[in-house]
Amino acid sequence: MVAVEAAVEPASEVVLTATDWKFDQQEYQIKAGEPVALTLKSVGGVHGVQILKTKHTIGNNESVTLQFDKPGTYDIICNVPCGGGHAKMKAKLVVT
Ligand SMILES: [Cu+2]
Repeated sequence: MVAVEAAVEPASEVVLTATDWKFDQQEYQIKAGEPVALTLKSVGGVHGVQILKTKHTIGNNESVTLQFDKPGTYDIICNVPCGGGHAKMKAKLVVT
């Protein structure tokens, strides 16, 4: 299992801000071995996040606390059909 949902207070928070049709950063960095709250904040349109190669998703304007066990890079996509630029809504989650 690469990441688990942690039922503890997160050590930090990373906010992914989404608009039509992009995330505010191409890359979001978090640390392995500590619980991080990943928050999806949509400021334009309705979006969702799927972290590929894991089972984890983040709902629109929701937060999920995850702990990754080791470093790696994961592709992030929008999982809500949000319109014309939907397929371009991609970013990376870099676990160091
Ligand atoms: Cu979308």
